[in-house]
Amino acid sequence: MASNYRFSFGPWNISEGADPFGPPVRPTIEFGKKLAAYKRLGFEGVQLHDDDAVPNVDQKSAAELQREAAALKSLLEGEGLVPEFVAPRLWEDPRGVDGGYTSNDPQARQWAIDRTKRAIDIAAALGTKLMVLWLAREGTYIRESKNAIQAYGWQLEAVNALLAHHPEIQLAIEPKPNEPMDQAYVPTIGHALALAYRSADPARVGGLIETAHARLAGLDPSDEMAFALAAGKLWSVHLNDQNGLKFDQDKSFGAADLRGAYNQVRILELADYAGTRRFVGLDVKTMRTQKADVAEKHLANSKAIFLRLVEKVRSFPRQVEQQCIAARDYEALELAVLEHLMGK
Ligand code: 3MF
Ligand code: MG
Repeated sequence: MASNYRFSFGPWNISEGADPFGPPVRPTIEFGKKLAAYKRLGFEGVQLHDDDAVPNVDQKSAAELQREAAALKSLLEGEGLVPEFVAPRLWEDPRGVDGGYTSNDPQARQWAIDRTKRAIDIAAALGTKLMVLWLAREGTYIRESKNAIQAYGWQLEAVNALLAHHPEIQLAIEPKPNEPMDQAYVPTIGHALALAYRSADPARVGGLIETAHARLAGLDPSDEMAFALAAGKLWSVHLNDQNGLKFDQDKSFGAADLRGAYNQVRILELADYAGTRRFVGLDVKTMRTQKADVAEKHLANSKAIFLRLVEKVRSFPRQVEQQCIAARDYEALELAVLEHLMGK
C-alpha cells in the first residue's frame, strides 16, 4: 500500500502569485480558508511559521502567545489536522535584514534568538517538538561585509541557546545555498549536520531537505536526503522541483525532473521513511500567473505524483536491478529504469 505516508504543506503554498516585475494575480486568502483546503486536498500536516500561528509574535506577551497558540491547537484538532513544525520567520522583519543569528549588530542577534525562543514556545503550546530553521539571511551579499568565521561561531551559539531554551525541542536545519542572500552560510546538509554535531546536544539537531535548494547547490536531492538518512537526521522534506540554476521556483514535484523525483522517492522508500511517521512535506507554489480557481492544483498534483512514484519504486523489478548491478551493466539498468518510468 502506497498510502502510509503522511503529507504536509504550509499556508504560504497557497499564495497571491506575482513575480518581481508584476502585480499580484490572485486575491489574498485568509488563514482559516486555507486550513479548510487541507482535508479537501488530502493533507494531514500543517507547516507553520511562527507568525502564521500567532500574528505579530514580537508584540505579544507570553500569556497571549500561549492563549493564541492554544486557540490554534483546538482549531487544528477540530479540522483533524496536526501541526508538523514551527519556523521563525526572521527574514521579513527589518531587524533581520542582514541576517538574524549572524548579523553584525548585537541587538539584531539577540532579537533573532529571542524571537526564535518565542517560536519554540508556540511550538510547545501547539504540541509539536519540531522547529525548522531556514537560515534565510544568514549569509552575505558581498563577502567583505561580515567575518564568516565569527558568523559561524554566532550561528552555533544561537543553536545552543535554542537547545537550552526547551529540553525537548528538535531543530531541523533547512539548508539553502542562496536567495535571498548571494551566498548563505549553511548551504548544504553537510554543513547543517556538521553544525549539529558541534552543538551542545547533537541528538536534537537534524535537517530538512528541500529538492529545489539541493538543486540550487548543484547537488542531487536524493543524495542529500541519503546523507541525512544515514545519520538518522532526515526529520522532514520539502519536495518540489527546480528547472536549473535560477530563482527558487518551487515547482510541482516531478515537473522538471521526473527521474530525479523518482530517485527521491526511492531513497525515502529504502529508508522506510514512511515508517518513521515523519511527514512528507511539500513546498510547492502554483505557477505565478495562474488564476485563483486553479491555484491549489499544484498541491494535489504533487501528492498524486509522489504516490504514483511510490508505486513505481515498489514495482521496479528487483531481479533486473540485481542482475544489472552484478554484471556492472549500468546501461541496461538505466534503460530498465526509463522503460519502467514510461510504463513499458
Ligand atoms: C524558502 C523556503 C521557506 C521554508 C519555510 C519553512 C518559505 O526557500 O523553502 O519557505 O521552507 O520558511 O522553513
Ligand atoms: Mg522550504
